[in-house]
Amino acid sequence: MTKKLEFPENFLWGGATAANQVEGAYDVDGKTLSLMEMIPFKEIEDRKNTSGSKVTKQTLLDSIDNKAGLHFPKRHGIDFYHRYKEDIALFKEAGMKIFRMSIAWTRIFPNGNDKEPNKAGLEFYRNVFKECKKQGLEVMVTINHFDLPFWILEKQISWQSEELKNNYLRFAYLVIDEFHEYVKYWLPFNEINLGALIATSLLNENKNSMLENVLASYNDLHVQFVLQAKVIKYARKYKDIKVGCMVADVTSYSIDCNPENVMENLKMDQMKKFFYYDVMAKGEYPSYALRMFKEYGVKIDKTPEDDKILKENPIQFISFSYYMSGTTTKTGGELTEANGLKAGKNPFLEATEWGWQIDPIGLRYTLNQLWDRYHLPLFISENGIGVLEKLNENNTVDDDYRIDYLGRHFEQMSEAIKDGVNLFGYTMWTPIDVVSASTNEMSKRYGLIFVDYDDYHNGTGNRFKKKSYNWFKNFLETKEI
Ligand code: P53
Repeated sequence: MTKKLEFPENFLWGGATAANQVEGAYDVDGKTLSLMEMIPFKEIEDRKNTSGSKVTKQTLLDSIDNKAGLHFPKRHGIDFYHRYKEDIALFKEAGMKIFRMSIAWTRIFPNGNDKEPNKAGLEFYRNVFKECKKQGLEVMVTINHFDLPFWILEKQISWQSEELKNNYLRFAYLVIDEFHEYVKYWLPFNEINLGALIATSLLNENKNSMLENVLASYNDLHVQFVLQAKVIKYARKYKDIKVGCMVADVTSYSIDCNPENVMENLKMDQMKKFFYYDVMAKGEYPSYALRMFKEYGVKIDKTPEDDKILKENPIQFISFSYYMSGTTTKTGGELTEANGLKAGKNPFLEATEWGWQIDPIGLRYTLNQLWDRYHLPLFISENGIGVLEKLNENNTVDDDYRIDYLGRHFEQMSEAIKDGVNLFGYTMWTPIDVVSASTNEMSKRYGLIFVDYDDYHNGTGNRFKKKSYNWFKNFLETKEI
């Protein structure tokens, strides 16, 4: 039985990627390494517990001369750098209206303090944007998608150093000036609730527990909040562009109706989710966060000038990634993997091989929560399912589970729109297989399009449509699931 869903005519359907997971060509045309390209591939022993593979600063430094001969998947990606025309044509053919991608900082300012931006880097992105325009695709750009430049290691600096802040702003302002005609939607940071934490954890050797890392990362995060607000302020000079946030949504339910657990879940919602949106949308630190900081001895190094910038420059739309949901208990119950985030298990939900609990209704719940609280236009900038897949004898993949996953999420989005939520677009993670952000696997595949590379970058790199590609194309024409 098919069901017809309702979506506004101008709804922006599309796909999302990130430079360090697709481009490859890591040393071509003047590019230097980003930290993500310095993390070696490690065979995964237990997919339900991937947080064991700890990367240290030494791992990153060792990757420069790579005496151990290790493989670095993000240096190769899926060679989007050379094959972007073919890929964009496939997105267009599927009926997509928007493409979300990121710009590699290390292509534009390879050494950070370069006198001039790297022309070849700018030209590459200009060509990609021109191609999108030619194919009728809007573009959403993430200015920084986890890929910090290698020179922050050499210089031993973090987000709190003036040098990194100034370099980021120079990079952000430049790409906005260069590309505002092509790019209507801008996200200064990918998953801002994780980006600062990832940077702090990579660069901070002394902290070992997740809690210690989180507490240590709030000052880096504060810097990102302020930098983002400055980007919003700067971008106002171009009337047609919009700057939004990107948060990894961590939807969580109380495990039961025990008030102790319900209260614990409220705290979880506050600190793991609303805190970020509250600062970025309302322009000030919420009272529950101030209490938590006091109790844990966190001191945010902020100036009255920072407060003013945050207050005067709220985000213009909200974007978030949504893959799964978790549960909370006060005493701590059974946990499931979620890229190291460790969410509580939910007996009503099925999980993927990586322990991500599939929850379409949680998406409607989240959309309603965010709309009610902020009344800002919403955009789902990532959503999808990673699965181990192989091409079959017909050179395709019969990925009915992905069709099911997407269809059930679309159904809940349509319900949320009926609830009155202002949801204006959706970019799937991913239209095409890419290297995994967390595990570096090529074999954790999210795409509608299969890419013939394995975890060691063996293969032709050729693209093949999966069953879900044709299903999605048909969905965009008929809105039927
Ligand atoms: P991979 C944590 C939790 C949810 C999503 O993830 C996350 C993370 C951070 O690791 O990341 C986003 O490839 C991220 C993408 C990433 C995608 O989710 O680890 O923005 O770059 O590829 C899926 O399975």
